[in-house]
Amino acid sequence: MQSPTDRAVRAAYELAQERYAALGVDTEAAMTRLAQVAISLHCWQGDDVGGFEIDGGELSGGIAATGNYPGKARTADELRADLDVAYRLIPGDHRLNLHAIYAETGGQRVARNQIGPEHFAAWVDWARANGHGLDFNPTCFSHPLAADGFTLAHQDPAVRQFWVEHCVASRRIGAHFGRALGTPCVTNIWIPDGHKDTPADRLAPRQRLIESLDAVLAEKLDPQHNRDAVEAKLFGLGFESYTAGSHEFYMGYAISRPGTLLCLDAGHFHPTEVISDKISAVLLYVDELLLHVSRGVRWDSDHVVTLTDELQAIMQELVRGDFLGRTHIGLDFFDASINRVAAWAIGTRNALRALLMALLEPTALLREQEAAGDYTARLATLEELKGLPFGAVWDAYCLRQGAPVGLGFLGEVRAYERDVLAAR
Ligand code: RNT
Ligand code: ZN
Repeated sequence: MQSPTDRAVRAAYELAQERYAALGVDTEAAMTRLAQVAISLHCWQGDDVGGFEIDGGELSGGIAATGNYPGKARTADELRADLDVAYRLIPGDHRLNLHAIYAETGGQRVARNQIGPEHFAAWVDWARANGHGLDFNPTCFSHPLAADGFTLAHQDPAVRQFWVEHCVASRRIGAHFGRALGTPCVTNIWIPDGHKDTPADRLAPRQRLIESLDAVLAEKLDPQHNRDAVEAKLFGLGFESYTAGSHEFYMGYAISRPGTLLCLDAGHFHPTEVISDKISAVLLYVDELLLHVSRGVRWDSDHVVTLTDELQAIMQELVRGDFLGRTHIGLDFFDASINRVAAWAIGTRNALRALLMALLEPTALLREQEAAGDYTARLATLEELKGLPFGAVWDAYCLRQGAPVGLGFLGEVRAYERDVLAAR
């Protein structure tokens, strides 16, 4: 498989630049803007959401990684090595999103409510050395105290307290990341709490969840260091009938607790419901959003991100609404049936490709057409855009950023698989 030559990429770009210029679109400005967007890669794609706790248990909480592709990271060092390869395959500078179960405790058993920044020292050193900002998540699943399906909304105050303490510890770790790296950490709370079958009481778990969240967020932290997000979900595996932390619940919560970010995961809604239409609505009420860019397929909400219409619609909304400055873009998928480094590369490159396509839109022209009531021209323009040579601009962007062009990234994944992953 041969990548196009640099000369071919440049020649194609010049023609593309001309085509876009005819519509009033500045391809150089689009690439400059794209380079400013840092996407938060989720560490958990690298080891099927396993983590490195001593006696770390089975993945639970209504999420599942299926497949047994060889070569998954077994240690934090292996995971960082895999991530180093992934970042080289993705143009631009990007962040890393960590979960609490990725703590490095030097062989010691450390309870989740006892974790601290010291358990993430190697992650911070690595992030600093490589220019990655860090984001964080408490891990409220895969644990004996989450085994009955409830954590922050548990009816037992002692169990609730344990998870409150875990989330408090997580926020402090987040603030430490932000302080150490000079870029705010988004600490995102997602809990699985819910019922497989029809509950008799939908209210009480939600009342308890409010109380727990208020306790978690009671300590004021500098938003320059840590920002808190809450993530809703419609259902999970084994939580089909009721989830305490639903969209309405968290939207109300985030709006009523100023400074709290709302996290929209693209795979957490009804199959025909999309988050692209929610962005402009919720940003009227909350200051900032966290996105978990993901792809739902039937029962699963976490397939590798592909260049779907919805992915494009999400990015169009961020650009058209000028929301990039108020939106933290994270990824959330875990596929254990394909090469895990390739999964990161494919999903992240797609998110960036969709963002570039959005940046290459003649937004002002589309707005004029719409304002003039000329919906014929709006439709014609939108459809024409789908055939414009955005791929040539993307290739030029990859070339300039020193990332592989075209399928070149696959060759690098294969070489790493042969030299490193195959030996695991
Ligand atoms: C689960 C949520 C959550 C997790 C990660 C591992 O449905 O999407 O974001 O995927 O925390
Ligand atoms: Zn998510």
